Amino acid sequence: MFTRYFSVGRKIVFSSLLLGLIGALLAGSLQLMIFHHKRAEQYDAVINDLQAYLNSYFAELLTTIDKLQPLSLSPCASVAADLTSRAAFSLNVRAFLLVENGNATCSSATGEMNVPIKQLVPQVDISKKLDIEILPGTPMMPQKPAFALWVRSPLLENRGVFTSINASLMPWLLYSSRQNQFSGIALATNGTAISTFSSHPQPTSMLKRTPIRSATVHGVPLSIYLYGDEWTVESIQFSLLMGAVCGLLTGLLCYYVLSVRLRPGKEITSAIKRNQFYVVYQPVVDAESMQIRGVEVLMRWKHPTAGEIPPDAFINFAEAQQLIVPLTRHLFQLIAHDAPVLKKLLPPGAKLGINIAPAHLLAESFQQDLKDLSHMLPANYFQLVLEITERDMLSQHHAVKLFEWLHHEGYEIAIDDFGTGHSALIYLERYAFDYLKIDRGFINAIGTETVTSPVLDAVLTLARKMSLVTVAEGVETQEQANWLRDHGVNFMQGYWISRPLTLEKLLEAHQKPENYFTTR
Ligand code: G
Ligand code: G
Ligand code: MN
Repeated sequence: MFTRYFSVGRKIVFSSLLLGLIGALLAGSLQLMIFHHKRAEQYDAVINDLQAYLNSYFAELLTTIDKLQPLSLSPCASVAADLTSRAAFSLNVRAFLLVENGNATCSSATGEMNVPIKQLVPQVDISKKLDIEILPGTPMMPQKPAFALWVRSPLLENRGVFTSINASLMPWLLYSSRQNQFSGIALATNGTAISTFSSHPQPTSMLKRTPIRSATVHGVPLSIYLYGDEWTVESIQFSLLMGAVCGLLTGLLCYYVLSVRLRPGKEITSAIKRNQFYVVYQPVVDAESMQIRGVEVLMRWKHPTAGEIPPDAFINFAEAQQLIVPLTRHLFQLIAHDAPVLKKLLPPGAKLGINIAPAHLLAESFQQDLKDLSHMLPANYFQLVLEITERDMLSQHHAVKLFEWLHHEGYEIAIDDFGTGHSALIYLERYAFDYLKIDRGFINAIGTETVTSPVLDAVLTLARKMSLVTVAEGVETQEQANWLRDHGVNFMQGYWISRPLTLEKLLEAHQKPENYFTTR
């Protein structure tokens, strides 16, 4: 689980980017949907208004025309005035023509006449009950498009009323078309359309675009088309901006939350607070008597989800996060807490081997931390042994002074995992160590590779010559123990003697003296 912490920064950045992107997409598309919905509502409102307007316009006109139908029974001269005033009071009507047997006989504009309607408006089909056509112009207004509306009399045979209507798309239409950013409006019938795109009627097929809304007028075969964009550049731009801003905010927020809440090392600090660390003690026995002479203190982490995390992992991690000092202080607290019980289990002068990380050795607080530990322990009972590995050994000057101070204060120093580091021998000469803890790799080799284990033999001889006390680590078999004893090792530690034990287990072992590391 720890490898992930080393790329935690990158992970946070990645997650923030991802969330930011999702935020941007969500906000952007939401904004776009809102725009789209609003526009759709506007379009609906406009097409409905147009339809309602034209419905009522034509309904009124058809009512007027119905009233005009009987006028064709009377001579034009007697009805012309009535016809003219009707035309004047009908909005947008240019002229009403009374038609009899296919001939226009009377006009609201010009009075009596006799012209075949086919000649006037060839497009209009007077065999139909009702027909409407779009004309480019009428005789009196040749440049202004008009609707030609034919309504056959429902009662009188071969008679009807022809109406020409201004088709200049009433100012209202133009107004709404400008107001609302629609691209246009068209009214179409029988394949011809007038639209806001052109001042002349066009074939419907020339209105290239497809309308976004359409409707038909009640009572007349007239279609209304509304043109516009589903999406406008502005709404897309605004949505993009909105997305970018929201995405940025989401990303930043995410980064902030993740880096504050999951800041590397928080695990260690919170594990200290939640008391997830505990210690185990591995007995160290005298090689001759097999009597317990001390313990090595080893830290454990019981993680609520990851389970037991080995110290190799979290010690390195804590060092990398600059948390080794608080962690070791916590360890000291745990030891101090156990000390009264340890005192009962261990003989006076028992050695407490404590592993010290190089980073802690270098820390300014190191000496004070040690003093604090000493004060917390029962006075003059335990002998503290600081176990230091060869790797990352301190600068010579600092180390010599520190070691002097440690010895002066009564601490002892062990070189841990001896033989695994580099330049091990030079350290032996340079620094005043009290113990040499021989790495379990050498002990393993006993009885397997060679019968004699010459390297180990040489190390032990060297240690004796330098008056160093030796501790063999990782003793797993009786054969190894015998060999070590025969070769003058002072202390032994390992599974064959005892695994690292919790305080309770150590207590249990003590209460069954036949198992208490002395009978082997
Ligand atoms: O028993 P174990 O697997 O715990 O030991 C693994 C390694 O972790 C050993 O090399 C030991 O030195 C180291 N270790 C265990 N406890 C501590 C501790 O409290 N502090 C430091 N610095 N190292 C420890
Ligand atoms: O600090 P140091 O590296 O000495 O820590 C001792 C480590 O060795 C601990 O992880 C401890 O659990 C482990 N250990 C102790 N005794 C034995 C043993 O007999 N065999 C093996 N393989 N490991 C051991
Ligand atoms: Mn150790």
